[in-house]
Amino acid sequence: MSDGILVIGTRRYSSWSLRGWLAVRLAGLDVREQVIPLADNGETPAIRTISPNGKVPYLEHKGVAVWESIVICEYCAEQAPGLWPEDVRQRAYARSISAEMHAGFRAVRQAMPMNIGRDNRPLAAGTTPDIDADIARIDAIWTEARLDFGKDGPFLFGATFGMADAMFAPIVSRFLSYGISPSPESRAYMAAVRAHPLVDDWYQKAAQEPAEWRQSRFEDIA
Ligand SMILES: N[C@@H](CCC(=O)N[C@@H](CS)C(=O)NCC(=O)O)C(=O)O
Repeated sequence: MSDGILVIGTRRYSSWSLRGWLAVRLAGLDVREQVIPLADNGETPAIRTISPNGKVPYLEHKGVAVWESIVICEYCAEQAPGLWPEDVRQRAYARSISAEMHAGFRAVRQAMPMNIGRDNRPLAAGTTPDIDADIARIDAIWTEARLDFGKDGPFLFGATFGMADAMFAPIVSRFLSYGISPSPESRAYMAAVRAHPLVDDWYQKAAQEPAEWRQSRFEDIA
């Protein structure tokens, strides 16, 4: 018997679910998964009956309830130390950029919703100054982390794909699917995240989801 349950939404679209799922899998928690297809109005009744904030991801582990992706990351890092950097300065940076991700980048998130099935197609209408500002800030974060802390490997803090990488993985997906091309350093980082076995597993499972789960609000973005 498993230690609990992780509830997530449609893998193709649910960027917050991807963050929570990566955290849980990186920590190696033994929880079963329940995938709930997202409703097209963003208010899925089945999620509201399970999760205190009416959203996914939602984790129950050994009787402990955890929601909000950033807190699921913190909980998982308590279970498996090493998913935040050991060095205090790096750890502060990793937590700061993860919180910045959790709270911000609304322009990118709204204009370019995650769609695992969309392949490198820029927005037909182009980007706005708000979107460009978000992209520039994300590019600066990735470039700075890679150059200052990431010398030992391909991820933000080196060889280990950690919590900060989990928080930014859906942004990598967006940049890849909406043809965003940041600095060479960031592009190399994006390739490494996409190639990570857990991220690839998510993509493969997303590709197997029923076509009926698809939604025009995400698929019809020109
Ligand atoms: N701040 C929350 C955001 C979670 C969120 O907005 N999840 C979306 C799916 S990506 C959701 O559950 N929406 C409700 C719905 O679609 O019914 C977190 O970090 O976990």
